[in-house]
Amino acid sequence: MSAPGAATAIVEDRYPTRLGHAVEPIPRSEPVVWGGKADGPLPPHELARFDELGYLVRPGTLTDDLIGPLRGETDRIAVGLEPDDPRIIREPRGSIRSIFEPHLLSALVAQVVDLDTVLPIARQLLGSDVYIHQARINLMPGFTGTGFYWHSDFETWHAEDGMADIRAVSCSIALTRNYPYNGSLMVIPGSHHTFYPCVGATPDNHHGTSLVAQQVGTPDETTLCKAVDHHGIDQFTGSPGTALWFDANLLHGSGSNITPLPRSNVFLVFNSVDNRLGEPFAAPRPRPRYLAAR
Ligand code: 6CS
Ligand code: FE
Repeated sequence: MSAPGAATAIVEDRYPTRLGHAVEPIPRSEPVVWGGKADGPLPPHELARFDELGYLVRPGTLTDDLIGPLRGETDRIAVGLEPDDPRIIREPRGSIRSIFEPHLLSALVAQVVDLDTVLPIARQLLGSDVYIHQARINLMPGFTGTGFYWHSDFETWHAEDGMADIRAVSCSIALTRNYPYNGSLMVIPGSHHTFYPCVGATPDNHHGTSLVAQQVGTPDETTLCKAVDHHGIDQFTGSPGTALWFDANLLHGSGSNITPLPRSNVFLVFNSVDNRLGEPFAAPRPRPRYLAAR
């Protein structure tokens, strides 16, 4: 037994998930917006909107001079990597679905992180300095693109990466136009105020399959019915260069893309430096650094 006051690394788990039985939804205990008006470029009404809905759409985040070159960046990055580099995630038919750590592989993507339309917003929303928890370029081809089933990113980052608090934000910047019909992201506005525990243990090496089709860490259908009855669904549409900022705990997903119109985006996840990762809360071992920086 350790003496009183001894340093024991027991971190309270306020968000139990991936157990063998269902757990009732848990009200979120952290704020959504941590910074104020004086802490960055977002005006109070945008901060209030993000707080309420869990997302914010910001057109003009990228200028045209960056959008064109960024569209070709995945191919350029892939040329410099071994074909079986684990940072490249492929569709079953071989086309690239995601490339992870693009900000460390491409000076152009690193430049995006540092833009005045990006970094100061992350700092303002999280009310602290921030670091990149995960970054990727996502590609969804026309005709054959497949989506992601409903999930909260925080649920995965908590269970598999040891992220204790909901104090991270994602910035997904469109490189192509998002229509309602080409597999664009759907969100359940307001769902970020509740943590929805998911049933089922994390398989070993879950990321080997979850990044193509996530099956563990998704809420059950009854839970999703209730959430959508209550909150509805919003869909992200917008021109290239538009950013969708969304809370780490917002439920979201996407359908498949049978249109000829491909989609791609740069996806950056910022975490507060006050919310660094610990041991996974519900997985056998931590995921690799290219999925969850430490
Ligand atoms: O694994 C991740 O970090 C992200 N990818 C998926 C498919 N679900 C959770 C999270 O969005
Ligand atoms: Fe996600």
